Amino acid sequence: MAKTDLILLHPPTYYDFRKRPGIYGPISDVVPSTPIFEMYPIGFTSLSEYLERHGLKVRIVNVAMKMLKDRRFDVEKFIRHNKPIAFGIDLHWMAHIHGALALAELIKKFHPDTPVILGGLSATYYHEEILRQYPFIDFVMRGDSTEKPLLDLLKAIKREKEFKNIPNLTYRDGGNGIQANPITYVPEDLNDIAIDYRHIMKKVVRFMDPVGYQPFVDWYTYPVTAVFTCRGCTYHCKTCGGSSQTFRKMANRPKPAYRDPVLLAQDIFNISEHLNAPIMIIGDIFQPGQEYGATFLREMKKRPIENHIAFEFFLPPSRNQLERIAESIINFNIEISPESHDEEVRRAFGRPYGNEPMERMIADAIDLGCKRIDLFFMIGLPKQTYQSVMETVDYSRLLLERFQPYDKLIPFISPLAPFLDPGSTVFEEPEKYGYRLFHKTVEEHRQAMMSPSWKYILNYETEWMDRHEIVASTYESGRRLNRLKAEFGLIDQKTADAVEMRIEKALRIMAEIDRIMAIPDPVRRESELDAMLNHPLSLETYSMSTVCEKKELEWPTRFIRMNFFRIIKTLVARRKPNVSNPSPTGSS
Ligand code: B12
Ligand code: SF4
Repeated sequence: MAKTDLILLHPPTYYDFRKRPGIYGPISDVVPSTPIFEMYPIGFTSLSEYLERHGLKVRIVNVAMKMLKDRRFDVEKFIRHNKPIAFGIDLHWMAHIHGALALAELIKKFHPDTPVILGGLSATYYHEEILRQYPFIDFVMRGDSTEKPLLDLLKAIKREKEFKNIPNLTYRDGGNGIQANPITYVPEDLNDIAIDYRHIMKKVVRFMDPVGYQPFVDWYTYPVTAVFTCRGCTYHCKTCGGSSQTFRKMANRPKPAYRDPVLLAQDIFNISEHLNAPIMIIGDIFQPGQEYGATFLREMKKRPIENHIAFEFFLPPSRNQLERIAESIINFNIEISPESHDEEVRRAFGRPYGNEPMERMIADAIDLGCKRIDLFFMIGLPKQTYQSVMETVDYSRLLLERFQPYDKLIPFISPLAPFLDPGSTVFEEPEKYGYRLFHKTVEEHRQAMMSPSWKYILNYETEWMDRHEIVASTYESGRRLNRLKAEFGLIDQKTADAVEMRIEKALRIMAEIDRIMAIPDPVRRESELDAMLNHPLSLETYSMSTVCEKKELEWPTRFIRMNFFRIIKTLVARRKPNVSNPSPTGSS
């Protein structure tokens, strides 16, 4: 087999989590991942497909997943035995800073001449600082769309070693200087790339590595997938590192790039042929305008499919929009993030709608047969106090009472954690928005990830809640919401009791960590922390599904989740990728 050109590695958040896991708290309770954030960026899929289509050999290895699944998985040995032309590591989410740097350092230890490339939103934000501080990283590929520039870079690495004309690239110039080429590769649409799960299936077989390609721990029992409408956003939520302003400043993106709605529908059909599981549409289909949503729904109506489709809305959709969805999709579900019940807090965060339109949307959606509605509330917002967080739970009760016969309205609450997003408006001017930042630099964030609990990892507190109150209000609101869900029959009593018990345990251990952290003698402090945290089950016991069960997030899935016949057919067939211009054809 020809030498692999690129191995893309997804790191764990904290590299040493198997030796001494901290108490990460409910930071991942409302996403499918564990607190190790083992989900790799969906862009790995489009990078791999694009590079292979252009003749390169690419492998994805979810190192975080391998470490989680097998406590004895030897990362050093794995890296030592694999020597591609280059390694790529994602630093998309800042939470991976410790793991990403640790992997890069290991690569250089075993393969000093193999280039290490970092990419993703956080790497984009910190590109110069990363190259200045960490000699084991050679390149940062910036921007939200790196398929083509990465192809250029890999070709340059293989041939002329001339980097000055590669768009979006930051690199060392051979002396001590760092060159940041301008971000000029900013595609206006997403029609030349493909998030193609058929491509991934082929790779799993080629490398015989189902774990290396697995997106999150329970994926093979709950194979939920996502399709993307866009990169970028038209909204400007104040703490979001993916807002319109952040994308403009950081990724030179003046407006979002959308995927053609016909290609988007085809992405869904491709998944549906192989998997009988839910599909999440990332990005509001009405964000690009009415016509986009209408075209997409017209396409969907042509081929009715039974998979549950989850729609994410940035604004409550009108009755008319919901009617169009209901007549096109058999099983439709809704996700919306009001963030707080308090309209003032919501407005300060950047969401421009009141409770009345949201409640009207809930009533309409139920009336039109929506299978499930998830409401996401958040803790750590501008103007939000401890009391306000508790009132969000009270508001959830009002909603559950009002829509009582419908037992599929599900509220969730979780903290803005572990980090306020780098590059977000609040991160850039914390004082102006009532925030205090504890960690700003890359190294400060890396160090923070080694802290014993998420209270010390948090990189911010607000004028309205200090770190202690953010933590306390998270567990207390989680406890109250859990009881509410049991009372209204959204979860069974056994699940509620298990969550309640985990919250109790987490609170006790958090208090114990606070006591140890106050010990002035650093040697004694460290040895007490070691004794407490060095327990093989502490990750599962204190940081997973603390304020709600992962199962609560799951949309219905058919009993047989995979269409094995179709999957085998796909594995042997040569298929064109679902892009507007499918040539040149590659090996998959
Ligand atoms: C969809 C989404 C998700 C999905 C994940 C889908 C996925 N697997 O990628 C879900 C809902 C699961 C999710 C979870 C989380 N998310 Co999120 N998410 C988003 C959202 C809305 C869109 C992301 C997006 O558009 N990606 C498309 C493009 C930009 O990325 P991409 O295609 O994956 O990758 C391209 C580039 O980034 C780059 N690239 C990426 N990696 C690499 C590596 C190399 C080597 C190279 C060269 C290039 C490269 O090239 C790729 C292809 O061109 C953004 C907000 C926004 N508007 O951007 C937030 C956002 C990215 N998420 C964010 C956060 C904080 C999280 C969580 C940590 C939240 C939490 N506490 O649970 C978790 C982490 C989960 C995990 N990793 O396990 C922050 C990140 C801020 C930061 N800088 O750290 C953002 C910016 C905003 C927000 N607060 O939600 N998220
Ligand atoms: S949080 Fe707001 S700004 Fe960020 S991606 Fe969602 S809608 Fe856009």
